[in-house]
Amino acid sequence: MEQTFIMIKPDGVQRGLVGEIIGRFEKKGFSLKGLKLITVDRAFAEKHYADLSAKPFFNGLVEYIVSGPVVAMVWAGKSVVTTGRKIIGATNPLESAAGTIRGDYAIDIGRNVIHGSDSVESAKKEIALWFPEGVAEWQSSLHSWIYE
Ligand code: DAT
Ligand code: MG
Repeated sequence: MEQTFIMIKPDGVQRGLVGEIIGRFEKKGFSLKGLKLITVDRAFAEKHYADLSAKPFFNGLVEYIVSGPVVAMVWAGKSVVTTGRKIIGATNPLESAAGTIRGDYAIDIGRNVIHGSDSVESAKKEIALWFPEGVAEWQSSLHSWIYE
């Protein structure tokens, strides 16, 4: 099954949105494979966002990610990368549809609550970076009620 890396950013943790966000992925039918609360350092955040290192907002983005604990997760399911991005909503919360996480809970692009991998390839890289210890192997007993 496809896997994606989802991270609740420091603002999402501080604002008490962890349960709500996890609930949205659970209720959709996706399976939680890895979960940890972790505060990362600058070098780690820079590695995670390496593709954006030339952007003018890079420094502020890194400062934001290291500013407090984040909830790092791996979720699995059919098309979870693309569907996860739909659940999250557009990068700029003022353009995210209502009903998405960013559309419902954020205003500024630099405080957009949550990260989700943008492709299967980047999901693999991000999962390897955040979960070098590996993730859980299990299948929900509800599998046949979610997939035909
Ligand atoms: P996404 O998080 O939707 O995948 P991204 O990978 O392009 O978006 O950028 C990573 C994060 O960087 C994004 O969640 C918020 C921040 N960011 C992106 N574009 C920005 C901009 N123009 N100004 C300020 N922050 C920005
Ligand atoms: Mg991205």
